[in-house]
Amino acid sequence: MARRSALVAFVALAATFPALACGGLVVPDGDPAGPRPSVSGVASAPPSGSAPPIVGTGSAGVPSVPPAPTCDPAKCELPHVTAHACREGICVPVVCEAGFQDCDGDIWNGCEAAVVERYADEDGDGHGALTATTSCPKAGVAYVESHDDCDDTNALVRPNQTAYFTQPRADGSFDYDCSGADEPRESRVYRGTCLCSDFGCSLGEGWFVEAPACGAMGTWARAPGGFSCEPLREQRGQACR
Ligand SMILES: [Ca+2]
Ligand SMILES: [Ca+2]
Ligand SMILES: [Ca+2]
Repeated sequence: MARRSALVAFVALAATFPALACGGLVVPDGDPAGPRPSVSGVASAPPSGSAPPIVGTGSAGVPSVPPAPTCDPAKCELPHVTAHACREGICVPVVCEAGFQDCDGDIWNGCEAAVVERYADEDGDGHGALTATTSCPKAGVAYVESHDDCDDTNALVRPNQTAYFTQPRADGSFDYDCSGADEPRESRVYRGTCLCSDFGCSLGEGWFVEAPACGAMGTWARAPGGFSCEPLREQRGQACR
């Protein structure tokens, strides 16, 4: 009686869970991976016959280099240009007509600038360089009529400079006023002269022995003041211009 009851119970259970009858693994109905997210943002397939073009005819898997774009000769008639080059399909002037040059970098107006001589004042001291230039004007550089700056890279060097300097210019000279010579500030030599009165003594100042060269150090005899004729000795550099 007990064996019959157990058999009836198993048949009922198998009817409820069929998988148990195949080894005990329960597999729910539907996709075992569960619900999947919807796909969005994917481009639709191109219509038939509209596949991307294939450039070149190289062998399979090795794309060939596309040919360089050419220039339309009719569009290379640039102003004041006698020869041009074609770069990436654009006409670029390489030879300008005599008397003209390309200064603005705009290829479409060709060699637009007339060649003129002008004096650049690159150091901004108000005096132009000794020699004229015909190159394209530089941004930020003034061009002036004067051309008397003997060093247009140094604003301290200019005509009518009134100061003296103990350091030489880049070329080694001390001609800061563009006079063509190095003029020392002090050439006096100490002679030992001393004049005294009821108000004090006046000593004739100067270099001991001889004046040093421009930029060189020397011993200077300085008036002590009062009623003394004994000079004060001090080391000085000879300044020039
Ligand atoms: Ca200058
Ligand atoms: Ca100068
Ligand atoms: Ca000078």
